[in-house]
Amino acid sequence: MIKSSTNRTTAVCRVALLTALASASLSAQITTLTFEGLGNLEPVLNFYNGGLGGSGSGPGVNYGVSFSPDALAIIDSDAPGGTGNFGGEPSPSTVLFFLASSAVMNYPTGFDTGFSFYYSSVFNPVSVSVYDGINKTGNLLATIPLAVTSSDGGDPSGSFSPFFPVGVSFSGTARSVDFGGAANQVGFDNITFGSAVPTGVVPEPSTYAALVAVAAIGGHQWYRRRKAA
Ligand SMILES: [Ca+2]
Ligand SMILES: [Ca+2]
Ligand SMILES: [Ca+2]
Repeated sequence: MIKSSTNRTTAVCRVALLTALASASLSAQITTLTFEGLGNLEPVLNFYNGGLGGSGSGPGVNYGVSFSPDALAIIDSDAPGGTGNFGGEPSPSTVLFFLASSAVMNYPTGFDTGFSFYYSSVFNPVSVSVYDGINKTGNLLATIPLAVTSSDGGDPSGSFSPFFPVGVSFSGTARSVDFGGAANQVGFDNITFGSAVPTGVVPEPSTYAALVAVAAIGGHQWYRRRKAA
């Protein structure tokens, strides 16, 4: 009787803990920029900041995110109206690229937990840095190295193809991102705030799935013990 009661208490605690962990992982605020709705070679500017892109598109969803003037949307040349030399983008057919050697994205209200995106960089390795102040000021929270990616020839055309997911977890609150060294040589898409895995990635047999499986097993054992008692 005593043993049964102890087991039951342990099992209940375990289930409660797992439920709490699952809830915490799901409550993170995750936002993704797909750049769909912007024109070919249009500056993104305030499209995601309650305003318009440089050619008058938008407004998109107001996430409070703005880009420096050299951050441009570009549409795949395989799609109507596009001139982009890319393929395999996670959200067709518009991606982001930069004409400046250092372009900045500001998110003054801030985001936490992680930052991620898809990219293609077939010639040069570059890096992306995350800061806790706007305009790449304050503390450097994380740097994401971007290795040179392979090219599969496009969808059906495009050298910058496919796009690969990359991301980083960090502590603190981020307010700006520096896309240094990415001038005209890197394409980005599905820029995701609040997660080290960009939206669009099909999860591996995930931590969350494992937690659910363990919780179910624990619950079942507890039910059997309770019934036996
Ligand atoms: Ca495409
Ligand atoms: Ca293409
Ligand atoms: Ca897109």
